[in-house]
Amino acid sequence: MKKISLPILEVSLCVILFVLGCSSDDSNVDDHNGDVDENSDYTLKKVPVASGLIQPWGMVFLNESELLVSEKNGGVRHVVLGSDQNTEIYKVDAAAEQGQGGLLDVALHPDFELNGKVYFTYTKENAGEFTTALAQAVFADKQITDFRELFESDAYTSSGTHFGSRLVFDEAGYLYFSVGDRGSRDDAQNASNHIGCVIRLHDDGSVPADNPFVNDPDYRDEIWSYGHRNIQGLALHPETGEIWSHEHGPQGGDEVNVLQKGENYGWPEVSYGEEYGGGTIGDTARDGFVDPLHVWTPSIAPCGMSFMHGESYPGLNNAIAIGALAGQHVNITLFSGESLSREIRFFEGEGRVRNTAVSPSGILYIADESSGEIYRIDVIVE
Ligand SMILES: [Ca+2]
Repeated sequence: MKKISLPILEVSLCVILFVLGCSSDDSNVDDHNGDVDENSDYTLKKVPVASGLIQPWGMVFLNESELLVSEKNGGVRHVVLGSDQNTEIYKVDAAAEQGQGGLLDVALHPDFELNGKVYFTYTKENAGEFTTALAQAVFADKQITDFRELFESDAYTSSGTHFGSRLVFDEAGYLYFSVGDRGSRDDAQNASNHIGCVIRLHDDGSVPADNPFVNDPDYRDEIWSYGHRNIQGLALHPETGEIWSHEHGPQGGDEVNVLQKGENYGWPEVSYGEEYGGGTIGDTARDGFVDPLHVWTPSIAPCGMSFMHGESYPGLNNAIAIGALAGQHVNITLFSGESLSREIRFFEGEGRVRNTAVSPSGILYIADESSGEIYRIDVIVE
């Protein structure tokens, strides 16, 4: 346990406003651009509220001041923000820390207040191969108990890359989680396996009867959407109830998507990215494949995604707040419907931001995996 260093770090940066449409060569993407609000300039500052975390990956609010944080090494921490209370309360022994894999995301059941159920995604090993799995446990009295695997995807490969994974519930209580392409990208186009897909399940791990492929003997019943490269952001839109995602492109071509039942998101047949070192990958758009809402080229390597809500950040209600690993910033992107209206980058070059989370009252927090710290994001009123 480490004490929080106070006073507040003087790390405030001015907002950098990107007028999109000037920065992209993809006409198909520029079509999504909208108006830019030029009256949005204000300054944000990072306030450290927890430290001593080891590669924090997932984080979820228990209430306005307490978090559960998953660490890549399998640790589950109970963190009281702004205090020195930062306790490892559980170790997920089933999580295999391998390459990009380990303990990944954490989420609360929609009826958590009643049943205490929490969910985890993690990398699982079997005979030298690895896949992404889902587990359920119970959190009560600052303890995790009853940890049990609910579902194991069949995305086993020997690769240590592209496990996903994020986990979110929709308004109806269905659970969605992502499985990356596992370094076997052509399999992302094959829905007879779980490679490169989003899985939709009931809270007990069973398959909903209205999943898109339950009547198709060739496709896996658990799949909701496929053709994804590596989704590390999933979030429930607070107004529309849609599940939004983002995914890593290879060299360029990171995407924001809205997940639709049974749809194919293209990878690697359709992509705005290119091969590492150069060379096109398929087409940028094609009939039968869903076009992304937004594309980042060059890649920012997005990780974690939360919808902003409330009045704490003027002009940013319903924006998505995303961490950038390679991009090393906090990316706040606002859409008007499904049209991009603006993108703001904060804290550029200040560390690999692994995750974002918005508190029940609407305050944004970020987890920096480089420093093992969580920061609250405050507005400086000028
Ligand atoms: Ca795509």
